[in-house]
Amino acid sequence: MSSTCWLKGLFILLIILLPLCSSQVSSPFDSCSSPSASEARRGWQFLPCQPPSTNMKEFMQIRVDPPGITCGNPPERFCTLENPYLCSDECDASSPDLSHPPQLMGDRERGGLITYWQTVTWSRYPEPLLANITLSWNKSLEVVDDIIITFEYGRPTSMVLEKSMDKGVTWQPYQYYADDCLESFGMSPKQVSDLAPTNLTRVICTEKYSRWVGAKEEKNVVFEVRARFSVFAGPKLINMDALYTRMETMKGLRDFFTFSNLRLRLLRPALGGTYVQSDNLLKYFYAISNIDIPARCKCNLHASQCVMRDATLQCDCEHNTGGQDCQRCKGGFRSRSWKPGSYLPLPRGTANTCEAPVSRV
Ligand SMILES: *[C@@H]1O[C@H](CO)[C@@H](O)[C@H](O)[C@H]1NC(C)=O
Ligand SMILES: *[C@@H]1O[C@H](CO)[C@@H](O)[C@H](O)[C@H]1NC(C)=O
Ligand SMILES: *[C@@H]1O[C@H](CO)[C@@H](O)[C@H](O)[C@H]1NC(C)=O
Ligand SMILES: [Ca+2]
Repeated sequence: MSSTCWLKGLFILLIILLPLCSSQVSSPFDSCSSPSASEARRGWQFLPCQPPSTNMKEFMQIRVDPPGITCGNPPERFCTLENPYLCSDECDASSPDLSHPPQLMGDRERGGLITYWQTVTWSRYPEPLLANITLSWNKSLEVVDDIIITFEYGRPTSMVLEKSMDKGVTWQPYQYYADDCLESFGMSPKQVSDLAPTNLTRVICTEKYSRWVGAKEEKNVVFEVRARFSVFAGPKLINMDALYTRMETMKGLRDFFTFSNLRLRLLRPALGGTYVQSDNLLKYFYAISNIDIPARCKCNLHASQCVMRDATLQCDCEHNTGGQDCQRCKGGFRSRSWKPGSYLPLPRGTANTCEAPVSRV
């Protein structure tokens, strides 16, 4: 076996072996073909199919801005919000034990040791402490469960999650987060539970993940995917068929869950109270220990596997399709125009296979 083949095999295994949520409802769209049931047409029948979901943090490229935002160069002391006069912790980029580089947002933590990226402290107050984290996959993905960002030492009081669907060319807001939505963004606060089927794709500002509750109490900032799905699929996502139907029929719904890049714009750190104590700025900074992104490769229902090829995720296209997202017919199979597979009619959908012109010999 060649080493690239072996590597490909390894990634297929990785993607198969890492389904993120065991509670994820098993999908009927796991395989792209099945033995034909009909007596008249022996052979194989094509089915719409999609790759399993996985935690895409394993595959993300992380970039942080502005340059110099990561702490430790030069070494810096920091304090905690709960005990601001105990300032013994140090960040030092040159020491493996005391450095906090961006990769620690996506690593696999072992043995209960929490590892995290950390910024410089807010020593330039009242100038805002701003940081952008850009996560890139160079591949269209479809989010299938909640995106969870875990902050150590308190969650920001103001931040925006943005997404790009075109590999970073254009961006749009995905969700706003603030302890005061009106003050930060001029938006009235909403929750996903306020959303109805007609406005499910609305971009909201939520105050649920930004209020001060103590740095150790609640560390997560969530982009709620499960709750949005359940508007159609019901609690516990029992009725996935209803969701699949909406995905096909409701304009913009599938696109809402599709992205190729995500960006977190951190606009104001946790304050541990209502105002900034300017005589102790060493307790204000951002620290992120983990970002979970349960998603699958978008393959237009023409692939059941997604593999790493030339350092890029790539659909393993079937149904005579090709391209990174199976977005076109393979050469020699263009007797009719390309179409994505369809979940409809339920339960098994339509493959919309590309076909070769019938040859008359
Ligand atoms: C973050 O990204 C936005 C949008 O591109 C940009 O306007 C802003 O200046 C960036 N902020 C930092 C701190 O780099
Ligand atoms: C991104 O993906 C495209 C399509 O597969 C590929 O041609 C390109 O080289 C990739 N770019 C990077 C930076 O990996
Ligand atoms: C969505 O629509 C419902 C029902 O029409 C309405 O009550 C709710 O306020 C809307 N939510 C948003 C965020 O606009
Ligand atoms: Ca970590």
